[in-house]
Amino acid sequence: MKILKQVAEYLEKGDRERVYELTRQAIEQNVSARQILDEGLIAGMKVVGDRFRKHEIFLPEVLMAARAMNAGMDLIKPLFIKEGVTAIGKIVIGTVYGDLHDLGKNLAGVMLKGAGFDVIDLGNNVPAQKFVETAEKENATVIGMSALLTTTMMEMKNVTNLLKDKGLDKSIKTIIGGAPVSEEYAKSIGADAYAYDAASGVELVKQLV
Ligand code: B1M
Repeated sequence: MKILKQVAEYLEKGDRERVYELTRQAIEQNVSARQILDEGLIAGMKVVGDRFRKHEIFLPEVLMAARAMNAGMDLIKPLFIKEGVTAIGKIVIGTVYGDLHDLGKNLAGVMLKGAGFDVIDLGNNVPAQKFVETAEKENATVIGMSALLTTTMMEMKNVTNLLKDKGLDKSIKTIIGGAPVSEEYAKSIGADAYAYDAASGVELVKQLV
């Protein structure tokens, strides 16, 4: 769809205003939030990631693309979050310590809220203790972690270890997501589930609670 191609193109250019405006127009044209996300925002960010890896663009451009993505996400968020849904479980989410990437985590948060979960979002750069303390204090039954760096994914293990040490690993389940992690990695650190994307994350969390 032409408008979604444009969303992706302007996201690649880091043009926040245009991404916002085009997303608004797409919503007006009744394009679904899922399609805007997958074929517009995420498609554009994938190109940005590839160019960054090949050193064709640098951090400032990536940051501008991230801001443009947030502008579009702000508009589609309400479409994912149904109002007045009774909470079907409480989950604490965050990006692990040392990691500032939060777009995927935010997306997971939006979709979980949309599915009726009570979501406590600790933000990014979250130490293991903070995840566990908050889940305990808030009586949450799931901790959801995101990591985008190979240098920070091992922080997830600190959380699963801490839960084990405190004897909480049966009552508080863990789910992990993010580009460098996998099903095998989840198993290796004793996490209860691995989500390839935010939508499958919701289904898995439903099973965990
Ligand atoms: Co960075 N960065 N970055 N970056 N960045 C990556 C991750 C990288 C792969 C780029 C590359 O080289 N191609 C690379 C990591 C390499 C590695 O570790 N092997 C990298 C690097 C190196 C860095 C810095 C170290 C660069 C530097 O400073 N020299 C630095 C680190 C800063 C830090 O965290 N300490 C850095 C900084 C940044 C910005 C701040 C500029 C910006 C982040 C802005 C922000 O998040 N607010 C940024 C961005 C945008 C990226 C790329 C281009 C895009 C990531 C993204 O947001 N994608 C990324 C390249 C890439 O991933 N292809 C890259 C869109 C997002 C929706 O996808 O987060 O994967 P993602 O989420 C997916 C799934 O993974 C899953 O669902 C989502 C889809 O539905 N998911 C979950 C994720 N979390 C989940 C949690 C769940 C469930 C599902 O439940 C809890």
